[in-house]
Amino acid sequence: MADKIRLGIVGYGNLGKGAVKAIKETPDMELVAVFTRREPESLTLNEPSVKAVHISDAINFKDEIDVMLLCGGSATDLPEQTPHFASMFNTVDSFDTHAKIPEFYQSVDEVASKSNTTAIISVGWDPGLFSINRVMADAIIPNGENYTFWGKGLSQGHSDAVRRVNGVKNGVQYTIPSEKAIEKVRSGENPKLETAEKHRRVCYIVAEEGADTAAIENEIKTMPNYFADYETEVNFITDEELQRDHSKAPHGGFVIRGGNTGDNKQIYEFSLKLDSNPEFTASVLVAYARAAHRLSQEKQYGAKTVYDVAPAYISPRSQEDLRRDYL
Ligand code: API
Repeated sequence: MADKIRLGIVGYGNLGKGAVKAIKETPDMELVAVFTRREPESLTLNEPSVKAVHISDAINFKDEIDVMLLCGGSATDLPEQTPHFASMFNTVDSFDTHAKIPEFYQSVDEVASKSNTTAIISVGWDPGLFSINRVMADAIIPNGENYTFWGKGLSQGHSDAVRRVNGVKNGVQYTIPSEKAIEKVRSGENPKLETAEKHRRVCYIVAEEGADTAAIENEIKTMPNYFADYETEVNFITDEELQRDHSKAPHGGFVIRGGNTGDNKQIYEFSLKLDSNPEFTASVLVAYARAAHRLSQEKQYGAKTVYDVAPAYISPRSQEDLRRDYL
């Protein structure tokens, strides 16, 4: 077998931990090191061959790592970390603030093109696999309408965003889809639906001692891109309740397009049911790390999205095998 693709992980939260597990499932990749802002000694990796390293020492690993998986959050980590790491490494990240993807792409593309690295941005299931399906459905059934429904599930992006609010010690956010809206869409009527008609957002927050809970609630409810356009509920709970009732992170949802070809109705649907959102998202990142490595070997540098990556690039199987077994 060819040499294994050598990976690094930046950030050891839910996504980073999922990435450690996902890499173990691949025959052609190996994890070299996990980079953290915390004291490296404080990480319990349970992997003797994997180094825990301070994030500021990453530059010393330029020749030891083929692709860096960036497992930080979109709210504040990735806008800084992706351009920074793309100046030294091929990268894959899961930047998921949809409204800011165009400017994020620009800033990463500038650095990666100059540095001869390949940076695949906004990878995961949404953005990611759902994005691919939105484009496929739209290209195939031009006369129709796309809809995306999430949940019920725990959004890592929104949970990360609420945890960054002043006075919040810990917290999670559930995305709740409207059954009424789903029914309308499945009937093939192609209704006009406002953002707030499709989903509600429910937060469970552990506040710091003495924090102003009214201020926290207000800051969450008015947060642009994440909550301002939705009906949002904020509940305050204790640490124990959070651990007891909200430690699992299921998620999922579906992309659906209803449309017509001539007089015939056609429904395109792609759905996911996930027991662990971060472990699944990390698995998508790892598959796309294979693509980042291959693209960089072909000198296809710069920022890329899932739209630029052909499916064969993410597969460990050869083109021949793919044609024989999967086509
Ligand atoms: C939501 C979705 C979740 C997308 C999945 C992923 C995440 O509102 O629940 O943050 O968990 N936007 N990007």
